Amino acid sequence: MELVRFSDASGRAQVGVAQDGFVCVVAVTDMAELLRLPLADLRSRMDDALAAGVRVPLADVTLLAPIDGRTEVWGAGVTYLRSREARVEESGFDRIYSNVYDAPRPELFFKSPAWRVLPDGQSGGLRADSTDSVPEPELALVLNRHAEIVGALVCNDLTARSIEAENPIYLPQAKSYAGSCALSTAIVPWWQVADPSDLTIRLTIDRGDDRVFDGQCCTAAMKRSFDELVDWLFRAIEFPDGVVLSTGTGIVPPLGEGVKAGDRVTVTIDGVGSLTNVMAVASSVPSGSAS
Ligand code: DO4
Ligand code: MG
Repeated sequence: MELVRFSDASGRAQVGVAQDGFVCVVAVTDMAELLRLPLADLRSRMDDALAAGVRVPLADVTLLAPIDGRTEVWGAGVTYLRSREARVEESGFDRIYSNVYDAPRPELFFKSPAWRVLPDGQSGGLRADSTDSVPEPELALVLNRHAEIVGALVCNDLTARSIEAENPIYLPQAKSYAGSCALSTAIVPWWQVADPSDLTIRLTIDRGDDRVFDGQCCTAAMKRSFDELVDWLFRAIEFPDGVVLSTGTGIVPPLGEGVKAGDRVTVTIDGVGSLTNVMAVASSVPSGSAS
């Protein structure tokens, strides 16, 4: 089973548990309400929905981006050796990246509010003033306000690489722009993910009929533990409606061989899901996103 947001025939956004081709409506106002609950209560709400919630065929609904309200998306960076190598290669400020890979404090950055998330299937990912942009395929943790990991998503932490390489102080502009934060649709409950520390993540980039990139990595190669990242994230900030924390990339396409408009970018994570977006300069407000 999975947690989803969807709009029904009247266009109203609702929360449901998807299972066996149906969505069972959860009795909450929005996903943010579920992410305000302790994990045990969230599980009960999901069980209640499966037992007694209104059932709608999945085929009759439109699935939306998975988060809403005040839920934010944050990213962790340089958590894999490959990411450290890529930043060192692209940047004249290489020590910054080497240091953070080994430092006790991880790199954590704000990525997106819920309303700006690029849903699965929508076009985006590029900003017009970047000459080299890359997808960053990442496992994302869904955390409730109590800092408990409740679920998992696929995230594409799309990055304007040329802007970050110009100067690391430009990181917010390289990381956070219209269409830069793509999330898969369905939140997979954390208790269902068999071994989060051994998940294969795969990235493919298709340009017309050509597959121009195909790479994979495993979460086992992460330098830091999930709990460590969560602990740092919650140290001096609260997330009243929960937060999605993307855990960093272990796959980076070669320097100068980033994505172009029209490329079809797919990220898959075993047991978590898949996410496909066609690269374009996005409009500011993705349709189907949070309201
Ligand atoms: O410092 C750059 C960001 C790194 C990042 O997003 C990653 O490693 O995934
Ligand atoms: Mg990243």
